[in-house]
Amino acid sequence: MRAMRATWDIFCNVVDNYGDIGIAWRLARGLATEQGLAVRLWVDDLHAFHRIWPAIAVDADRQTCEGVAVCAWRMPFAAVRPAQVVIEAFGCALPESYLTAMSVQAPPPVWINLEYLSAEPWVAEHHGLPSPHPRLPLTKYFFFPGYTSGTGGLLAEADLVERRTAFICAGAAAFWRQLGLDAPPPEELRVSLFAYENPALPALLDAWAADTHPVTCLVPEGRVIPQLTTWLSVSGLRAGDEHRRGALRLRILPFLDQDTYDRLLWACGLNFVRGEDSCVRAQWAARPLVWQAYPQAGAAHWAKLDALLARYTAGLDAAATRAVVALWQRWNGQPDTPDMAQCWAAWRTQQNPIEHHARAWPERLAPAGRLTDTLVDFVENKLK
Ligand code: TRH
Repeated sequence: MRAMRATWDIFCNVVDNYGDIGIAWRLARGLATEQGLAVRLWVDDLHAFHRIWPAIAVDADRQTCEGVAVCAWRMPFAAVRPAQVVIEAFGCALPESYLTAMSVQAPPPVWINLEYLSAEPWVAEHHGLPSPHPRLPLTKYFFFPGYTSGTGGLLAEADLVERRTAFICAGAAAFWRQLGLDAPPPEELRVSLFAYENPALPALLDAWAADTHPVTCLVPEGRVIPQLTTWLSVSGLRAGDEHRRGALRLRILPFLDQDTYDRLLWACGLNFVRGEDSCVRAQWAARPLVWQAYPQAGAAHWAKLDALLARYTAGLDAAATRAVVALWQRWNGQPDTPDMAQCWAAWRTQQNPIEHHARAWPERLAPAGRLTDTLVDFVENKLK
């Protein structure tokens, strides 16, 4: 395969949060470690990268990590020979000098814009479309991840299901010890919470505090800490802090490295996730999830939310579907949803079928394909 012999450059501009680098990093290490490709990853914010992958040195211009050449994307941009395959993550706009160098390279690189993931039906129609550059003799292709065949599929390691199964079979006791926690007793629901600031959060915490069974909520340090501080009426919160209110035990975790965060999703009974990457990982975790879509102007994210809900609840019975839809929509601030106490009570009542559905869900994702495979195939076709 020619794509396997080609060199690859991936460009990542960290706009905000951790999704851009989280996805670029999973992609880069997948291509390098599984497919054996020569990958350079250009990142303009090594501090954000260091948060999700602490082995990254924040001040190194160039370093090798997990088989990937990680390069600091600084301006003015270094004069380098472009790779044969160039991936621009999320339309991040390549440096002008690099673009010019691409345009005089023969043959020109295969240039791909990796788009955001959406479950909306139009994705398959747009996947792979070309866009000629207005001035230069270059064509950019839009590559859409997605939930169906005919899209770019989803990021997943080839051995993800086996690793998760082995983790579950071995029991998560050692993992909980590593986080300074005991394994949950059978009656406890253990929840992870990764979210943007959210007006629905206080009512959710109230519902957990009023639950008839213990709920332990684990929160990696991040954007919801000020809201938790207010709800608890405490002066501050940091990793290791723990507070109890009624049935709820709230524990702050340090921000975890990406692999440890994946294991947290595998180990918890319910995961609140946000944005793009953690949402996909929570689906692969085969556990119930509640997704907070990245808020967009004009509430465009509600369409994304409803599109994923429609896919995710297919095959789930009517009462469980209603419970999942109501909780996700309330969490995302959609109007005309029941209040949070009702949403939570309905979810609890339907917990068994929802768990059953979540366990089977990864099999339903498989036909979409793995993004690294579909990408290599796509490039292979363009290099022919
Ligand atoms: O951080 P995010 O909100 O990123 C967002 C979205 O991707 C959104 O679509 C995009 O438009 C915006 O950024 C710019 O959520 P996401 O996508 O889940 O990315 C978080 C990453 O952080 C993911 O790779 C998992 C990782 N992570 C850790 O490594 N450790 C942790 O403790 C936690 C909570 C997350």
